[in-house]
Amino acid sequence: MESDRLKNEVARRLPSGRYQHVLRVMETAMILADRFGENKEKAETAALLHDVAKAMPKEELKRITEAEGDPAAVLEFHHELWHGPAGAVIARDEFGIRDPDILAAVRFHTTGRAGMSRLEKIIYIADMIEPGRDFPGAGNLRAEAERSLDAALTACSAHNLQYLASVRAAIHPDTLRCYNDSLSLGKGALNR
Ligand code: DGI
Ligand code: FE
Ligand code: FE
Repeated sequence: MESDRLKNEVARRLPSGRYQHVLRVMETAMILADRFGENKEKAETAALLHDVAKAMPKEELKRITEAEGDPAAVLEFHHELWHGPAGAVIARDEFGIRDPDILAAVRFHTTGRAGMSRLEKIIYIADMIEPGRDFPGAGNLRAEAERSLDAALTACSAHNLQYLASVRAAIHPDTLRCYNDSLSLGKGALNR
């Protein structure tokens, strides 16, 4: 789907504030793609679609996720986690996205996972550091993303874990695996 049409279709599904967030994630993801050698069109498409299911009713997200078999058992966790996997189904079935890397970037953008691709890391990080994010520590995450994708992944993941534990939220296994796996990445060459 051509970029303008994709934007219109996404805008139609989201409240305007959320759509503005999506556009900022897109800008940020394209900067990271440039910086770390990822295809910019893939980053644009994945970013535009990452929150495509965010405004859907819980019941609908649950229905879509159940129909796919819910292999990661996201339904056992807070409903905030449901829009990633459901969004990937919408991207595939309603936007005709076939690229498995783009679909994974949408699917895992909230939890992350072990063994993320470069595109998955870019979307996960861009979602946290887009210019509208103003939580304490956001500046540090942006600074990490200036130099290394893997260092930024560890920093973003650690920030999420700390936040989740501070509000006593249950942590999904993929959220934890993302963090552990990012530590081992940091031992090798930068920006792999
Ligand atoms: O959709 P966004 O608001 O742009 O951001 P997001 O999809 O990254 O995160 C949505 C929420 O999901 C955020 O408040 C943090 C939460 N979250 C991420 N990982 C976990 C989690 N919540 C629980 N309970 N467990 C997790 O592992
Ligand atoms: Fe999201
Ligand atoms: Fe988002």
